[in-house]
Amino acid sequence: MPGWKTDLRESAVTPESLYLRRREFLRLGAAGVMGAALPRLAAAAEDGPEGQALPVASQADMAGAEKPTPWKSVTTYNNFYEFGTEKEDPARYAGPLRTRPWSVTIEGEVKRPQVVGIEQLLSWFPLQERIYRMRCVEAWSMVIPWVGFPLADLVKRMEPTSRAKYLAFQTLLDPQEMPGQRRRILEWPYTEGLRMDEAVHPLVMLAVGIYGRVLPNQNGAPLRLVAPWKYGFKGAKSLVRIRFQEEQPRTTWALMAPGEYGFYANVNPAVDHPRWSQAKERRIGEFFRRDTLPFNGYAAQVASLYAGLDPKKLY
Ligand SMILES: Nc1nc2c(c(=O)[nH]1)N[C@H]1C(S)=C(S)[C@@H](COP(=O)(O)O)O[C@H]1N2
Ligand SMILES: [Mo]
Repeated sequence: MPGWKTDLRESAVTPESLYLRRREFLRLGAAGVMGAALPRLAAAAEDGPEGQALPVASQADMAGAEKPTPWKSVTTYNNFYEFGTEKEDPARYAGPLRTRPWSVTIEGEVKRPQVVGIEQLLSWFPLQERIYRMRCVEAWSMVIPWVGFPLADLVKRMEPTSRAKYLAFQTLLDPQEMPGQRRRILEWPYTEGLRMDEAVHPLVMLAVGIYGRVLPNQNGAPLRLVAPWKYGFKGAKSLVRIRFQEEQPRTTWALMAPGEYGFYANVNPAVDHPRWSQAKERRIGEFFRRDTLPFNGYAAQVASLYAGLDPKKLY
């Protein structure tokens, strides 16, 4: 993606020097204001973060100082059915996906509907690095240092109308680019949704990178959703459309198996998946399973969003 460096510089998101200063910070192993996160990140990234470096304006460790999952695992153990159903398939087959030019259609109940190019979108918001615990419905988990910006910032900028109750997120539909779409494994394009209050929660990000680098294709380049208290399938990848709407969106996995993938798919150890327990999880790279935490450890921040909802529906 030769475009990245110049585009980011042109739009002056954050000077490249900030990223370089951070590298210097890492090299020196200083652990001042930013706590212990950075040296840990450096260690986990040793097996090779690749790709264009991103300018990161601020950093936060939201994973309680847990060790980030190595770059290698984050980029080779993926779910992205547009490139196959095996965990290794996305790393093998997503490489050729063209992520430039790329535009995102923002439509529906907003005062400023528009089609925005990815570079322009990036020029609107400074990039943040946030380390989050992530958990798949299949009971494996990772700790990932994401780079992106809060979805809330985009929502605010688009000026939702009073009828905007939900957001629907859509992945690219292009069977040429995404060979998995040549078969009806799922209803394409992949669609996910959030209620408005979930969408504007400060933990929700639109991610464009991991480990300080441009998002690898298999992780959802150039833009994907990240909601760390929800099961991984909520995190739709390679987004081309965000629709503000009054009705609850019909989502891909819920259409496929309504009994298994609810709209309010919050990580909940007390509510089993119909085919397996959700009480424990395997952290990728670890041998013994860990206890799964309610809301994936983010209950203090998000539990209030679901007050009054039947917890059995929060699967
Ligand atoms: N477009 C699209 N987005 C997707 C998926 C997919 O198959 N297609 N899989 C989801 C699932 S089930 C998970 S667990 C996460 C995995 O993200 P990762 O591979 O970056 O860890 O992506 C989610 N987003
Ligand atoms: Mo998943």
